[in-house]
Amino acid sequence: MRRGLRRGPDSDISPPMRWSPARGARGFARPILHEQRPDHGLPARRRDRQTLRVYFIKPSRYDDDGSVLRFRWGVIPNNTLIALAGLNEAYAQARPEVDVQTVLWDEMVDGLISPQVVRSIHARGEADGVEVIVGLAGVQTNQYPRARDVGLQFKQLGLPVVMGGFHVSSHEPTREFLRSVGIVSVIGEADDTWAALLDDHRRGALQESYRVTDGVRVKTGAADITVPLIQHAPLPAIDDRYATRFFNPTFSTIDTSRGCPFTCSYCSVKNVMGRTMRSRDPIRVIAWMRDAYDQHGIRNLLVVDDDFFRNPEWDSILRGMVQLRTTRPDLAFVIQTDIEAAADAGLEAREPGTRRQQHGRRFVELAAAAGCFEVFMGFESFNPAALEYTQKFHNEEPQDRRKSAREPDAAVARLKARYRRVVDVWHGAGVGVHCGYMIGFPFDGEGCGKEAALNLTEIGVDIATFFIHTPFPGTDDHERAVARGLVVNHDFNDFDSTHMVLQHPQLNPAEIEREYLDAYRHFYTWRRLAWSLATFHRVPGLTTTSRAGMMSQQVYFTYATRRGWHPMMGGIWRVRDPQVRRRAVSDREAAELYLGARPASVTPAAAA
Ligand code: B12
Ligand code: SF4
Repeated sequence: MRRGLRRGPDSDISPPMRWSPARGARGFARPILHEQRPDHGLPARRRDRQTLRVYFIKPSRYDDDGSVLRFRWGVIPNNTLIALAGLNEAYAQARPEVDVQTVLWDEMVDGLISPQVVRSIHARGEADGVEVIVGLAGVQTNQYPRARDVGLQFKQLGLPVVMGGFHVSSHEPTREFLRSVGIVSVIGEADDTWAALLDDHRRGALQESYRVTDGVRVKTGAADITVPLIQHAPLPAIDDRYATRFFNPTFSTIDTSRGCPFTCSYCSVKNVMGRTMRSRDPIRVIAWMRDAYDQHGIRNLLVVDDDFFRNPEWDSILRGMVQLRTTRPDLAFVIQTDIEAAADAGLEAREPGTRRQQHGRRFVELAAAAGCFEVFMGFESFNPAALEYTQKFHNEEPQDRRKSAREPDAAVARLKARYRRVVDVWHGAGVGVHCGYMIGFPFDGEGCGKEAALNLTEIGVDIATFFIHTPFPGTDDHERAVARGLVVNHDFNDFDSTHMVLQHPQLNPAEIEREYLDAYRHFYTWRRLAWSLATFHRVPGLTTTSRAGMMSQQVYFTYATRRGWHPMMGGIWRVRDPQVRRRAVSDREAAELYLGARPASVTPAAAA
């Protein structure tokens, strides 16, 4: 605590302290140091009104030494938080008889939810006469143990706690445990269920779990689920304070569509969001982007859609962005897409091409014209056998799909040529290429990390993110691993794609983890960094914005990976709080520790 501040429920609130957000060229801004607690300055209850104070907390995760990961600045803002803020704002508008306050708290960058913070949130709620609700947001499997520990501490004080996100949506034993300790689960997207949940809370009738009931039926891998239609769903609500917690405070996120038609066996998107693509209304998306630029100073966007090329409205959205850029030329964005758009585009040939080629070419050219400076694609492996194992057939040339085992060497050569073509097509359009790559498939052997890095360098990828193949609950890989008894590490905290939790036919977990680190070391070499800095990332075709983006990411990725952090779970300047440490591994231990009693029907192990 800083000297001179008053003690009380708010005792760890520090005074605001800012560095000015001077905006540099091309939308990159200097970071801001803004040390204000997220719930600073909220008004107390008005005399004539019920007031709901909703804390949406994005839990961090435990590091290997038991500390909680936290950084002075984050790098990628969390989309779930601002999506939920949008739902809360919509609720407030629909129910004018109640005051609704929203607090977004990202543990990774806003500070840890220590026991002292838990107590202060409770005490301050009581002092202000408001009803506090805690929503644990966007909980992924690796964040579940931290989310659970934070949730139980709020439960200890009797506050209502709700948990949502992919882990809760995908893992029934987790939901059973949460039910046993009185934490409400939200299964799937909450765009329609959030209002029902708040209404139930106000009536004192919160249910044990909520799942989507209105919407459309969509296919998953094996069954059908109901998902909400999002055409007119509330859009994310940008929080200016939250933006200051990131190194680039002009960066935000938006999801313009949900779902993915593919069925990759390591991915849970199909089972939570379905295989039928649903898009937001393009006119509303463009209006949101205009407002983000004009009202919140947003210059860079991460469009988080799993596969923007499969968004049925990409053409309208991109055309809207082209239009937007006539008056806001420094609005730039990143997308995720599968490789087929560029693989089919054949831009280099310039012949009229098939309809499929024309479609791919239009996508690439329109994305570039609309300000796309980076595309993220899952290459995952140079080995066709691994792509088949994970059902990522669409990465292969059509003639190799399901057949590449017959002539393995030729199929490998064709795959590499296809990836190279994809990189060249995007570069030719001026867009930097970021690829995802997995280590630890059953076919990977000694030296696979270095080999992957060299292959990716050779085909000209600008940025690579490596992941250890992990069986997330709700995926076919999880089912397969559990059925075959291959899970050797049951601690969900380690399901973060930097730990090997599976038994491997050739290498032990430590060896796979070494291969993973080797991949980073051999891709992000000092030599590569020096070249990128010295030449301003000179890659033929790339625009200035793209070169600036690739160069700054080269610096960050080298820094983060040399510090041992996964770049997508890292930040800048690690901050440690020695008082907050991991104290429980399994659900049972956590319940005993935080609630002091053994709850009914607790699942014994953290992972099943
Ligand atoms: C963008 C993204 C990221 C971004 C930012 C995270 C974010 N949430 O913004 C970055 C790049 C940082 C990232 C990193 C990682 N990610 Co990611 N990411 C995504 C992605 C593509 C989109 C997330 C999103 O915004 N979706 C749209 C919003 C609206 O949906 P939502 O988050 O699910 O929230 C809705 C509901 O779940 C629900 N809900 C969620 N929380 C709550 C809470 C309450 C109280 C309520 C009422 C409702 C509710 O309501 C929301 C609105 O409908 C998802 C895939 C996907 N389709 O969602 C993967 C995904 C979430 N990521 C995944 C993984 C594995 C990771 C990494 C571990 C990978 C890695 N090694 O880097 C890291 C973890 C880093 C970290 N600390 O978060 C997995 C999670 C699987 C799992 N079971 O854990 C997913 C599902 C991708 C996949 N292919 O399987 N990711
Ligand atoms: S990994 Fe990507 S392409 Fe494959 S199913 Fe998941 S979101 Fe779709």
